[in-house]
Amino acid sequence: STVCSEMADTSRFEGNGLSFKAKLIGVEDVPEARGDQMCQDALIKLKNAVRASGEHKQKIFVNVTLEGLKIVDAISLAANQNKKKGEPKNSKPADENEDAVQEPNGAVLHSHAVHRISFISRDVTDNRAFGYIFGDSDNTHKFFAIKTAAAAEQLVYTIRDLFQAVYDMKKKEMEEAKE
Ligand code: I3P
Repeated sequence: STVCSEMADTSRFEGNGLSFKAKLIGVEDVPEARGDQMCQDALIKLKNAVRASGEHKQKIFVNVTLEGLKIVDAISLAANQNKKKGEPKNSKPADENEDAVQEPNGAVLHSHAVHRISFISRDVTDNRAFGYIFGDSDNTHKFFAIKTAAAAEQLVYTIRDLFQAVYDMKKKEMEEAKE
């Protein structure tokens, strides 16, 4: 039917889904469930806080599946990579080595179901940054600011595709229930 041919492809979100290398800029309570300016302000505030602290941002993977988004801790596998190449590339510790192979180590720091994500916002000042708003069960809203290793739009478009896929699945379920 036409409905089926228009449906988004869900297969890439099944199983382990897709993982994007990134860093967590920070998390901030926001008053509303949506708003571009509010998100931009929160992003700038969080970036300034990172700069002021002088700390490195936490390395993560953003995992995208039909369940939603998971922020997964990243572990450095520099030792393994160096072993393969025969000699260490540099003497930095593994988690300071930008060339280190990063892999999700399984520690899920945050898990956000699709239906609780109310807004996604790109950073107009930085093509490698974006954020989204997660609505908690107690009616609070949290803004998660993320710096991606590659262009943020890849992840932003993937999340939008996921939302479309989940919406299509729900719609199909409801239509089938009516029959
Ligand atoms: C940045 C610097 C930051 C790093 C940032 C780099 O390079 O190394 O420390 O952030 O990574 O771009 P530069 O000094 O040349 O501007 P973290 O320490 O938080 O990892 P990013 O681009 O992934 O934010």
